[in-house]
Amino acid sequence: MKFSFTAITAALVASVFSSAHCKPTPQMPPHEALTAIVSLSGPNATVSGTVTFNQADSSSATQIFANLTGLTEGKHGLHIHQFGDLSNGCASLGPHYNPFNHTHGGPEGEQRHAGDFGNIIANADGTATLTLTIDTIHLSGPFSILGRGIVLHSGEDDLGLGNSPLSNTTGNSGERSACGVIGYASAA
Ligand SMILES: *[C@@H]1O[C@H](CO)[C@@H](O)[C@H](O)[C@H]1NC(C)=O
Ligand SMILES: *[C@@H]1O[C@H](CO)[C@@H](O)[C@H](O)[C@H]1NC(C)=O
Ligand SMILES: *[C@@H]1O[C@H](CO)[C@@H](O)[C@H](O)[C@H]1NC(C)=O
Ligand SMILES: *[C@@H]1O[C@H](CO)[C@@H](O)[C@H](O)[C@H]1NC(C)=O
Ligand SMILES: [Cu+2]
Repeated sequence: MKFSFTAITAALVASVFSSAHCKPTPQMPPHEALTAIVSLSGPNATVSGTVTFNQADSSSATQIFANLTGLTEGKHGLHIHQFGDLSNGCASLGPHYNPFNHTHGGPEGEQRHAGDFGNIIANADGTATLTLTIDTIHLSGPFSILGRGIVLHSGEDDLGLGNSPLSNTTGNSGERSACGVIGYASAA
């Protein structure tokens, strides 16, 4: 009796340990609609605005809406960067957020970083909006973008198709004109 109790306990302990060691890849925790926002500012003091993110549930693509002012007319690269660290301004946001070690691309590129939004195009009056729906942007789970950075660049993103040695990492889109850290927003 005592022996079999011990044997059962040992078997249970073993099964708990082995399942703990063979955990499947974590699934996205299910969630209701989530909303996130980032306000962009400096070092180019003329640039300001917001980027908002809406994900209806954990299995939906995320809708992105950028609304900026104070830009020079034309195309500007816009990306999610790896860190949410503004201690050294936009520089400490680090490189592009790239959880799958891809090369840089446009929003529809075969190879692209998770937060490659391509270009936002400013009118002559400096205003610019961009609407995108992207299924690699998550607002929860291991690949959540909450707490990461957004950078607006001074120049055009070549979408990884240029000849510059920077094409495959940054799209050669120039200086960091404005940036911010993505945080939770109150649901609209
Ligand atoms: C964009 O932002 C400006 C303020 O800078 C605001 O007046 C305008 O309504 C916004 N546009 C949209 C579509 O939200
Ligand atoms: C990422 O990909 C590059 C090639 O594009 C490769 O040289 C590098 O070793 C990879 N890094 C990791 C951590 O897989
Ligand atoms: C900052 O904005 C001004 C006015 O739009 C522009 O002339 C200048 O080139 C910008 N600089 C950078 C680094 O984006
Ligand atoms: C970018 O990478 C692709 C393949 O990943 C390569 O064909 C291309 O030559 C690279 N571009 C540059 C400018 O290095
Ligand atoms: Cu960038």
